[in-house]
Order: sequence, then C-alpha cells, then structure tokens
Amino acid sequence: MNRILVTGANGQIGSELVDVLRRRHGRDRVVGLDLAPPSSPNGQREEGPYVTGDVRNRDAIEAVIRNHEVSVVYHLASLLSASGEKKPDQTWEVNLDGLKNVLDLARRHSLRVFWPSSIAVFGPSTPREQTPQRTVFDPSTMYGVTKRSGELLCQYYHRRYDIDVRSLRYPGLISYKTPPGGGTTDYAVDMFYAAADGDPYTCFVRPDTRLPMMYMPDALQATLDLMEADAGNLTVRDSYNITAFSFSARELAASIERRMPTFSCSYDPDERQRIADDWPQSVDDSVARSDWGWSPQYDLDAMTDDMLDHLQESLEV
Ligand code: NAD
Ligand code: AKB
Repeated sequence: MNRILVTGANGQIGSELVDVLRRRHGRDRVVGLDLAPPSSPNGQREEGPYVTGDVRNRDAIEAVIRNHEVSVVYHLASLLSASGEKKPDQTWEVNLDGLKNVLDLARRHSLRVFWPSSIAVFGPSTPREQTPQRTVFDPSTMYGVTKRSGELLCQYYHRRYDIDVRSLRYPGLISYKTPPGGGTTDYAVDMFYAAADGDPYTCFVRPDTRLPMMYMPDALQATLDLMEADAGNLTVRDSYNITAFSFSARELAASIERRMPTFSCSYDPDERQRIADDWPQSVDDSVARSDWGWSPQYDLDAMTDDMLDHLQESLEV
C-alpha cells in the first residue's frame, strides 16, 4: 500500500494536514509522526496510524517508511524562527539534518516529498515590497538560514538525483485548530485567541509591523495543489513564493474590532520585532499563479469572521 507520512504531525499545520489527507485518501493511508503522541481536545488519541520519532534519526525514519510502505512524505518537522534564535544548534539539526535524512531516504525509496520553506529566507537586503521569486537571500535568523539552505538542498536533489521534491515559502499562517509553536508571526494568531476569550491583547510587535499572511485553509489548498500539479509545469525547484494578503498589526486589530467593538490591543515589542523587521511586507507570487494556478480564497475580513466564528463556537462547547 502506498502511504503518506506527515512529519511534525502535531504542529499547527501538520495537525490539520493529516486530517485533510485522511479525508482525501483514507484514514489508514496517512501516518502521522512527531516527537510525542498527539492529543485531541477530548484527550483521546487521534484515529489513524501514528508513530513517535525524531527526524534527526535516519534509521528510525527509514524503519517507518519500510514498515508503513510510505511513498510520499510531507516533511513539516521543524523549529520556527523565535525558537530557533533560542536554540540555533538544535534548529540546524532538526531543520537541515532532518531534511537531508528525508531527501536521502527519498533517493533510496523513490519517495515524493513536500517540504515547506518560509518568508524567513529573505533578509535586510531583500526588496521588502512585492519581494520577487528570485532575489537577494540574506536571512538574519538561524531558522531563515536553514530554510534557504534547505531550499537549495531540495533543488540540488531534484537536479542531481531527479527527486520529486516540491516546496512553498509560506507566509505567516493563521488558524484556530492548533496554536502556533514559536514563530514570529504568532501574534496574529494570539490576537484572535485573546479576542475570542474577551481579553485585551498585548502585541509583541509594533502596530505598523506589516507582514505577508495567509489563512490555513488556503495554505492547505496550496500544498495539495502543488503536490498534484503536473511536474512539467513546475519551473521552480527551490521554493515557490505564495501569499494571500498583507496587514499591519494595527490593521488586524481593527479587523477584529469591526466584529468585537470592545476588543483592545496594546503594543510592547520584544526581540521578535527585529526578526519581523527583516522580513518582506508583501510577496510577488506570480510564478506560483502561472505555473500551477495558485489563487487564495480568503481576504483579511473573511478570515477574521471565520476565525472568530470558530473560536467562539469552540468556547461554547
Ligand atoms: P509547529 O511548531 O506548530 O510544528 C512543528 C512540529 O514539529 C511540532 O509538533 C514538533 O513537535 C515537531 N518536531 C520538532 N522537532 C522534531 C523532531 N526532531 N522530530 C520530529 N518532530 C519534530 O510548526 P508549523 O507551524 O506546523 O510548521 C510546519 C512547517 O511549516 C515548518 O517547516 C515551518 O517552518 C513551516 N512554516 C510554517 C509557517 C507558519 O506560519 N506556521 C510559516 C512558514 C513556514
Ligand atoms: C515564523 O514566524 O517563524 C513562521 C514563519 C513565517 O516561517 N510563522
């Protein structure tokens, strides 16, 4: 049986991607892998195959691939930007050694691979408006260094060994099912959780901080669309720019206040401001649009309405 392996399956993206893939391909065809067992809101184990494992351990990952007859890997296990600055050595090992393990196993077992990159590949010398697909890459975080190096590794394995590895440079992702884990764009999610709880929010970046963002349903759709695209149409084998919209922290607070007039946001920037200041304010994703038809569905207010509906609904149950 050809199974799909999702590493980082408990994370903000992985927890949702596993569900979407199981709905598409069948529960037993999707294997989740993370450092610890998954937890669901009612404390039960999620249904479907699941293994605990560390992507730094190539032999252990190879055993999973053999035992579960895996043919496709969505390799999401990672440390994010803010955590990466606290643990740079571990970030290198998990993000880059882990990716190389998966790519080497892709050679040995003829796997197809999806691996996400990030707007963190860009840096202070990159044009910050409508950042092009191909431009200056000078990441200023260890996370960004591993993401750009990983992009080049993916491109190399494709060119040298014909591995079908595909990648997206996600912007900040906003979702209501699983909280984000240690990123710079986490304030955009945290603000919604505070608003839904009826609390004020103290934002850790300045009100004028503007970054590219995307709602999770669009990110999941982009991931599936890229993996289903005809290989002959793909002109990018390091990683595709994609975006949905850009907003400042102040504009996000205003979008929430539109729905919840009593919500209030104050600002107390911390060390994550420096990271945000080095990232693009907007991204040019025209190559993804023309190569495989990328087109997001949600704008800022549509996302805000959907986020608040779901978060308030979950507070009522
Ligand atoms: P997350 O932090 O929510 O989840 C990452 C998961 O990886 C966690 O469950 C963690 O336990 C697991 N993990 C960490 N080290 C591991 C190891 N050694 N072995 C196995 N599992 C390990 O992250 P996410 O937001 O779901 O991001 C997933 C991927 O998408 C990452 O590569 C990230 O860089 C990328 N990405 C995310 C965003 C975003 O806004 N969420 C934006 C750009 C790129
Ligand atoms: C982070 O803030 O680290 C992530 C990302 C944009 O890669 N959300």
